[in-house]
Amino acid sequence: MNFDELDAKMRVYEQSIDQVILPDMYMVARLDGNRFTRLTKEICKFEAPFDIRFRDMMVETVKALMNYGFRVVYGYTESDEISLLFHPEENTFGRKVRKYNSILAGVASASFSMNLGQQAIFDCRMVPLTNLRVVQDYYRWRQEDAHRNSLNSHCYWMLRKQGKNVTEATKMLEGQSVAYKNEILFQNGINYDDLPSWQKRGIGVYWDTFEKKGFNPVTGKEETALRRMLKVDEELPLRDEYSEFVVERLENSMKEG
Ligand SMILES: Nc1nc2c(ncn2[C@@H]2O[C@H](COP(=O)(O)OP(=O)(O)O)[C@@H](O)[C@H]2O)c(=O)[nH]1
Ligand SMILES: [Mg+2]
Repeated sequence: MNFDELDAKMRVYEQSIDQVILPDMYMVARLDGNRFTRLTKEICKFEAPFDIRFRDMMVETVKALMNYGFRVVYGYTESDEISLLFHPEENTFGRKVRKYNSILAGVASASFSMNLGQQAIFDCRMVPLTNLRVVQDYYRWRQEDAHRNSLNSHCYWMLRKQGKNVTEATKMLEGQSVAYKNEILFQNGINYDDLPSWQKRGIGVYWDTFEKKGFNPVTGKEETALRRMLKVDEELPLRDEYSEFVVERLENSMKEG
């Protein structure tokens, strides 16, 4: 078998499980920190339930992903996860799933690790979404997840800080209602409504255009140019308003091309 024959033969194996995301499908990538329970509690001892250093590293990771070269129009982060929404015309690598999964996981892992100063690993899954309604539901789902997690972890860590062990604290919260959890926090001096919005709703990152004045040495005049910058939003809207907000991010980026 000559090289060309061997090459043709082996390519079939290499490509046998290649998948692409079909045209007209919206694409979201969800990245999740791998073994971050161990990283945040044993290796680094971040403040629980929420640590602003951890939050800032997650935001920096979202920015690194959005600046890497793919057309990401909206990034969202809560806990150790990130959801990226792509421009509908994103077409890098012919929309091959393995390329996005591996490169995005690599970018996130490298960025977070460099900021942290030690190894941190992310996984990535591409999620094809059939229409705008499902894109809205996707982001509402993740925001609802942030909300539930934050209520649970505020309760859990309040109990732990009072001296309850893992089993006791877990048992006390098992099967309890949202009202009950709000109430025990309140009785212990924490008004859940007053906690920072980013802990309850997550954080959005998106492109913002602004005018920048500068001197043009060729024309010898002051000129204004439009610049694109990533904006970090720690006060996201909720429910229906959030759904509309996500669609606006998509529409704004489509206006810009
Ligand atoms: N201490 C601390 N832990 C956090 C923070 N944000 C997320 N985590 C933890 O990150 C983990 C994320 O959950 P999950 O992905 O299910 O766990 P994993 O499989 O171990 O990565 C949970 O254990 C969270 O408590 C934070 O700000 N501080
Ligand atoms: Mg994780």
